[in-house]
Amino acid sequence: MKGKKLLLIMVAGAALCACATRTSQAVVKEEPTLKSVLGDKFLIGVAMNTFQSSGRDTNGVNIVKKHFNAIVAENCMKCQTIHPQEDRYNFRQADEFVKFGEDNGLTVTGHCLIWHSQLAPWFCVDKDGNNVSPEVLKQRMKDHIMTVVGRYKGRIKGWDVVNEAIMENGSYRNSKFYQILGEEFIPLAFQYAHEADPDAELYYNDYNMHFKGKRDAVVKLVNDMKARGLRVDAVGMQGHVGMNYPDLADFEQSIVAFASTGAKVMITEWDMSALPEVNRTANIADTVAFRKALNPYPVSLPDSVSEKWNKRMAEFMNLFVKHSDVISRVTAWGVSDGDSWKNGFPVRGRKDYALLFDRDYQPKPFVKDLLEKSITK
Ligand code: 9MR
Repeated sequence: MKGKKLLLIMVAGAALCACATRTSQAVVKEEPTLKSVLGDKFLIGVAMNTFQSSGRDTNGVNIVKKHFNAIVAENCMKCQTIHPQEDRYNFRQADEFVKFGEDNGLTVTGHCLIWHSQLAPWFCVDKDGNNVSPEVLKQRMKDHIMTVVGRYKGRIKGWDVVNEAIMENGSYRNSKFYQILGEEFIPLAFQYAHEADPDAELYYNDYNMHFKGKRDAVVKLVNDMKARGLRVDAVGMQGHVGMNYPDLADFEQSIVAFASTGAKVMITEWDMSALPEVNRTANIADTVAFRKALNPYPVSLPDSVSEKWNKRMAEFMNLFVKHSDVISRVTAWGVSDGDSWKNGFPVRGRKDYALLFDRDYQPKPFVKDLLEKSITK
């Protein structure tokens, strides 16, 4: 009898223990992160500067590791940095960046192969500064792309092959590439990139993609390249947006239009300036007032502006989620506000608040909402 009682007590105890463990497992939920909340919708990425990819900015690195599952190099793979002279490449920072991605299991994007800006000065001209012939430029593009893409073959998921080649009205940018090779420089770049790494995804990337002229021209460009059998995996909409532009409806129309080509859409450089657009025709006689107008929030962002900024960022995020069947990646153009190029453009030295994390590395309210909502779901 005594033995039976003891057995009963032991069984009940074990059951209680099991129950308690289950309860505590249910309560101790993992802290939500951007990648845990959005990971089933699209990759959530971030541009890294070299202070971060070298590990020196430990606060920034912690955010990258915790919240993001994809990275892109903000600057270190651009032509002027990686290939400063015809016979000299500089891979140190790019190697470090790619290794950071691998070490942390992140999807790595290369940015960017052919771009009129930050182009090494030698690339399109001869010793006397005259444009090189089409044959020479083709060979230089091929060498550059084969060398850079080839070096990271199998380690980089995809490349921004051509950046910013189309204007808002749909015409081609009058870059040296266009002057020397005409429209053909774009398909050629895609062809070389594919030869260099047949498994790499290839993207066309541009800003102000909500303009109808640019939208139509990019759709045509992608359709034409695909019809020629070239690989185009995605259209990158940079997404440098502002408080008053673009209309979400225009932006959405472009997402749908680009997806109609069969390519995916990526939001590749997302940020939103919280500052008013610069009106250089303002009353510059009053220098102090003008300076204040250019840099209106040098200490912190007023609550009313912050609320508007967060609401609009949430609207964009909702739009991306709505189209997550065609959007394969959303990437913020920098980790925290202090890192953003917007602090230097279009006016040097002003203080902007453009990114998902503030200068103290804290998530902005719309990010917090996103994370908290996932707990109450
Ligand atoms: O954020 C980048 C900034 O640090 C550089 O000074 C600038 C010039 O290389 O480029 C910025 O990034 C650009 C990106 O490479 C292409 N799209 C526009 C981005 C903002 O200018």
